[in-house]
Amino acid sequence: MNVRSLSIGMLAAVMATAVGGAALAQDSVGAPPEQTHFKVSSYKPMSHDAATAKALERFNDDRYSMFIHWGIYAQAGGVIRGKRYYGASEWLMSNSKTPSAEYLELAKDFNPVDFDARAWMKTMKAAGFRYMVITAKHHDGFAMFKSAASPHNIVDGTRFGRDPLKELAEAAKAEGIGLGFYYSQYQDWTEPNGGGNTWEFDPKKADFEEYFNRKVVPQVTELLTNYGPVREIWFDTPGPMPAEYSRRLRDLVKKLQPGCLLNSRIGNDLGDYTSPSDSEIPPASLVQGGDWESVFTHNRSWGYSAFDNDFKSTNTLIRLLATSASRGGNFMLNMGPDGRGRFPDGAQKRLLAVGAWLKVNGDSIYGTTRSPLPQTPWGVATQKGSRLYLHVLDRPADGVVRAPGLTEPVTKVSLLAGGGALRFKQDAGGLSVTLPAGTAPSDDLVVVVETQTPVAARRDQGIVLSRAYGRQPLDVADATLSPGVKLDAIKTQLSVDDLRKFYTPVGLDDPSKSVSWTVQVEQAGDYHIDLEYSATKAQAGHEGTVEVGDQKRSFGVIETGAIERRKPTFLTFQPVGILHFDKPGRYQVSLRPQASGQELFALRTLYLTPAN
Ligand code: JFZ
Repeated sequence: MNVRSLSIGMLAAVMATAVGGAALAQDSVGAPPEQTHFKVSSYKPMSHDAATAKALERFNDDRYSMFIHWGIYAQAGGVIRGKRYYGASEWLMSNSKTPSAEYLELAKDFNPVDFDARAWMKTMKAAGFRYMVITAKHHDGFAMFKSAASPHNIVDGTRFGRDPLKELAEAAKAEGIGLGFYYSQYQDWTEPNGGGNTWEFDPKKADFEEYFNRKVVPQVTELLTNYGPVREIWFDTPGPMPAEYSRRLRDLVKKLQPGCLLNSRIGNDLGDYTSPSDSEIPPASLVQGGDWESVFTHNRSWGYSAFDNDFKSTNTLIRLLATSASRGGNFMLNMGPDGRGRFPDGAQKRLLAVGAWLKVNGDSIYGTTRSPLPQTPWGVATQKGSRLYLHVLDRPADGVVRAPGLTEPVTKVSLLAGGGALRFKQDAGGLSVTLPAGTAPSDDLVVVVETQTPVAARRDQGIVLSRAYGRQPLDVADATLSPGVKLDAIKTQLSVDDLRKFYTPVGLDDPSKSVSWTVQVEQAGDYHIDLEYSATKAQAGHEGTVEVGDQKRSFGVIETGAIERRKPTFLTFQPVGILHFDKPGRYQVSLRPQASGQELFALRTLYLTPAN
């Protein structure tokens, strides 16, 4: 499975579109309801104060963390009044338009007697997580900790009567796992003055300032005062919250714990690091050395869902982790414990399998920096000083893994999992490593390349194309765009609970404008071209060309349908023709419209597949 196609988000967040009310002419994530194109997030380095910079160093060393969505919604498990709600179970109250008083009844039955903080921490430790972030308060407003600011908290509002965050803070300290809290600062559906509950309260009458002062400020203060050192506060869905509130939250957190990190969902560009969209690893070319943390959930819901057992395989999880690390970011994997406080078995066994892989291969993840290499068909790389780790996620048909252009003298090549030195060849063209015959197929075979001097960055030397693989993607996000063409992100609904994000060029409306990729062709030969795009009725019949040198292959655009928010975008996969590469080396592949005045289409990817 390709990491690029993993984009499991959820319906709920984009569905939660407010109707009427000027302040709410945006959804929970802060976008107007009909918006389909979004600004591309920045992954550039920022400047930080000393305490934040120090905390970010540890953050980047950690690389792998656990996200936990746990609240009274776990008691319902996605079912209310006998009806199942697919997708994100923590959105049950909103999806079912349940009034506060009825929803809060769930608290009466919530009694997670199997909750065992020490056992959770032992599992996390065995799974290889370095820190964890748990929902202290999600959009339903119910606090999972003792709070003087609201009676809707687990200690005062359930017969369970214990404070799980207190127990987790102690157990985390004992096991050496970092502690972080998720806090929904804007949406609070059981508060008339909070954001998001449009089925019960009138947003025009909401006094957000009152809510913010009475609940948010005191609760964030409690979280940063009563539980020891907190690694990060993970704010979420700022919606239309004015900058003043993000600023006040930031100042409050930094005053109480200067080393506590803030994610970008604090809103208004006031975070310390970037949270990409849910279930997104930023494209390699967008990452420019800034700090970020991807969040994915293990199945299709963040909170516990009684009928969702679609857990990502161990192999997929390792790919996501290695890919995040190779782009210099963290991977935070979510799981929703059930109403008794247990991790679902389907999640637990796969987390432990990733942990077993990390026991052997952890050196290639923890404490690494992003790959110095361009896109390669066999997988991704990470780096630690003069050690380069090649994560062979897909085995080459000829058993040879190549790193073109790697010219720093290599002293040794071996498998991280052990065994003798591997055979390698190094010349002006780069490094080739022969994988040992008969190695059992594994999730991610890590090859360690030791060099005399650290391998220097050569990310822009071109996407490597190899005949030892099938279809190889040239994504728009990794292209060079000519002047007048800009990159946009499109968020669209792939299925009921699958929010998909892809990048597309905007302004491709004249033959002088183009999208182009540098490729490094390993062996001479023919390659088939296919285009993956979406096009409206008005775009049908437009013509474009794909060019390499004086080879020009033209194509006509077909209609796939308009891109609409809350609906799947259909992307066609259209064959175009064959390109021939005479000899190994570097080439420029470009795509441009043939006529001016009209946007060609919404392109996602150009694929090249070896042809015979
Ligand atoms: C939010 C929450 O609404 C959801 O319940 C969960 O906690 C998740 C981690 O975060 O949902 C979002 C937030 C942002 C985007 C999508 C869903 N986004 O930027 O595309």
